[in-house]
Amino acid sequence: MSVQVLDGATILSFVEDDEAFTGSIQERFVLLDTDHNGVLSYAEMLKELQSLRVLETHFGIDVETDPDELTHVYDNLFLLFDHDSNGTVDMDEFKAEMKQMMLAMADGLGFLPVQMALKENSLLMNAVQRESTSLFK
Ligand SMILES: [Ca+2]
Ligand SMILES: [Ca+2]
Repeated sequence: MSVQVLDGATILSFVEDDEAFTGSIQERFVLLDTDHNGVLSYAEMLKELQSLRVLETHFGIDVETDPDELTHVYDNLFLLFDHDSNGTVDMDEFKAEMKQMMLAMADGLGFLPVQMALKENSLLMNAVQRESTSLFK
C-alpha cells in the first residue's frame, strides 16, 4: 500500500491508452486465474470483487457488515461481469467491465485530485505509475 494522488484525468488517460490498459488487464486476469483455464470462476473473482468493494468505500457508499448482505453484493457484481451469464468471466468480459468501472470512477473523481491508498499492482496504481513515467518522456 502507498498513498498516491490521482484525479479523473489520471484514470481516463490510462483507460484510453489501449496498449497500457489491455496489458494491465491481462496481467490482472492471469493473476486471478489461479487454475489457468482461461476463465475466471466466482471463487477466482471473489478476491477482485472484494477489492472493488474497498474502492467503493472511498466514494461514500455504505459498507454492509452483514455477511449475507455482502454475499449478495458480490453475487451481483459477478453477474455484472458475466455478460453472457455462462457462470464464468472471460478476458473480454473482464476487460469490458473493468473499463466501465474505471470510467465511472474517473467520472466520480472529476478534476479534483484526491489521495488514495493504493495497492501495488492494482489497476489504479498502474494508472498513476503510467502517468508519472509519461511526464518524463
Ligand atoms: Ca480459472
Ligand atoms: Ca461469461
